[in-house]
Amino acid sequence: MNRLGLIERYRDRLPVSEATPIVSLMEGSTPLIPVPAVSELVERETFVKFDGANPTGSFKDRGMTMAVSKALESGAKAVACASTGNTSASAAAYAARAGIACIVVLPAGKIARGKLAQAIAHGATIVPVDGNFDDALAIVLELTSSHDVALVNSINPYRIAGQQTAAWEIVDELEAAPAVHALPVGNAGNITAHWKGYQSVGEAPAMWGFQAEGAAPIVYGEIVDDPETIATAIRIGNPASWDGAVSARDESGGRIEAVTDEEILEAYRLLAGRDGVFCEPASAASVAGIMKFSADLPPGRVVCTLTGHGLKDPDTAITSMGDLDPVPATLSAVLERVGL
Ligand code: AN7
Repeated sequence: MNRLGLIERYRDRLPVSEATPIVSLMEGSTPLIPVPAVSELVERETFVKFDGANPTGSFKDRGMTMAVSKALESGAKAVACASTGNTSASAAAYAARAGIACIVVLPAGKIARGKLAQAIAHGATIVPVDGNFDDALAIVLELTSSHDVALVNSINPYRIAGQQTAAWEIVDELEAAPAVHALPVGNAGNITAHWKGYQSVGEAPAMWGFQAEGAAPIVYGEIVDDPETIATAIRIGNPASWDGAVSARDESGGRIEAVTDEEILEAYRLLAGRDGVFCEPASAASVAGIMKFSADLPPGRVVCTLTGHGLKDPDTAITSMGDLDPVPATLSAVLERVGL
């Protein structure tokens, strides 16, 4: 059996020991997929790191295998997180696997349905609150500091340690870093982790981060009180790893910019419709960003992280791409609809 979970694959570089009970769902080692349609548009050889191929369908599994393993090592009986959806799905799955409880606090009505289904299926205790992600995180920070429950948001350093592995996998596969690595930015843990990962192996791609225009605190340099975007995963107004993102940008000679919901949806449709890769809207912000700023791309390869699978958010796919009005159940009506 060749397949290893990421802790086993990179055990020598991660803060684990023989005493750490490894909780793994065989995460990591996700495909780096060439995307010809995007490459042609931006005039650079472009790949997507499809982290939607992780076991719960998002990059969060990279950090969660570490965070839950370390929580178990420390004797925790429960974990908790605030989430825009994917963290809760991942935490719920790894907690189920570890045999411990999982509490998730979510902004009510703003979680894509696939993610909510996962948290329910894995048996998490789910608490929707009438507030946004930032409100939920403040509650969970207080809850975990006053109770015997381990925090598994990306403020937990083991989450960042695990998420570095994406950068290592890319360097292993391309035998060098790309010139530019682009990714969506919400709470900013992932851009922080990638930069740390690249630096630890002596690589320094320009880190390009993209926020949704209605939720772009790092771009504007101030907290956004009422973040709003179709990309609910990154609907965050006060990122926990704000400083990490700014360091990644400045130390790498990169940039953090805003993309509109329309630009996100255009990249989302292009990826699915032309390159055959279905990601969730937040993930498409990375590709929207390199399309928007393609004139500034340096020579060399580009890698965009696709952080979550398109199936996470079926409603956005159907409402933004579908034409599902029924026709009469006759061949002639079907032929007319398909234009034959
Ligand atoms: C698909 O699940 O914050 O900048 O609570 O689900 O590291 O926060 C999700 C974030 C990008 C942003 N793409 O990553 C959560 C949560 C997808 C995401 C991000 C998220 P960070």
